[in-house]
Amino acid sequence: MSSGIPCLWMRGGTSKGGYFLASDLPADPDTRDALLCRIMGSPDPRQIDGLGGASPLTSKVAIVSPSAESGADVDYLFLQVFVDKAQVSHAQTCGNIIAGVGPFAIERGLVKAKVGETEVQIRNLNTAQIVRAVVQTPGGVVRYAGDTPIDGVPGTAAAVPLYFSGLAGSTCGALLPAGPPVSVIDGIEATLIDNGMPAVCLRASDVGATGRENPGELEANGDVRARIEAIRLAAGPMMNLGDVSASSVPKMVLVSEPRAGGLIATRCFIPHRAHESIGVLCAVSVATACLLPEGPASALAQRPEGRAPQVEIEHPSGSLPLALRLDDDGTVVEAGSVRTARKLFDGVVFG
Ligand code: NQM
Repeated sequence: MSSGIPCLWMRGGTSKGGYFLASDLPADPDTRDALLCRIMGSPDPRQIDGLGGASPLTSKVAIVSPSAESGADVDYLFLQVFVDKAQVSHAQTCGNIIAGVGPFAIERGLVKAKVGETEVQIRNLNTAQIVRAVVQTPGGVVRYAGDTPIDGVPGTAAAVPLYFSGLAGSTCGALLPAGPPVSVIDGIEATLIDNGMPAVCLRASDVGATGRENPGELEANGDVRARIEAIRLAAGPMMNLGDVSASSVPKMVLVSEPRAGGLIATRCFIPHRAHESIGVLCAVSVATACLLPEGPASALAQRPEGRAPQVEIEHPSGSLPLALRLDDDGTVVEAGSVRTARKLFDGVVFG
């Protein structure tokens, strides 16, 4: 029996997963992915034989290593371990799991903590962006406890501010890979956008939803799901993503008018399960769609004034705040998001 693989289990934002040093995992991607499936217990809707939590939001992996890139402290590869398929994908990143990467890098000695707070520059290998994370390190030790709440997570924890830039076209090669801000697919207007996460924004009412449903109600609505999936399959090639039938992107976002003072209200499919809240980078893509001159999100948004607006993206568990910075054209060029992370378990896992 193997002596196990060092692993730190952590909540990052509203997601949860295993954080590994790249040097502790097999170098061959196929061998590594088979091991990660065994660790999570995939394929199995319950993931009963592994550590995964039977949801895409709790079946995630961060692989971290020292970075050779100037200006970056560590490299971060995000892997989505599918729950009910023996499949591991690097086609997307995750702005929630990133919240744990800075603390993990400090815990494992890849970054030396300062006294007070420590900035960690993270190169995201999925998208080639640099993300800046600020980790609270009083006395040179990571502090997880704090008084910052985030919607979708009970209680409070130490804030981990994250700053994202250089997002446009991170996966699709262009902010608007289809060209215009509005495409019509199956007779429905959609904005196909990638400002950190490939996303398709549709009016909830155009696919037979209200945009007020909870995730369970949405997942139970076979008609809505079928219409959304047909649009997603058509959008994939238009977004330079090719055949997306087995891919976790693009995410599908039903938008409706905000009801709690936010920029827009959202219900996301990621892409087949309905999100309990919204992904960070998906929220940035949606916020960017809201600021376009036209499109479903733009038409419904309560648009902010100024070049550095603070906006809230409403979702089923509350809202996700973003601090945006816009360029002269009004495009989002930087987004800040406060997340939290919690160290849950540090030990060895058996594959
Ligand atoms: O969009 C879920 C999450 C995510 C992704 C998903 C994310 C992001 O909430 O940045 O964080 O869309 O698969 O963790």
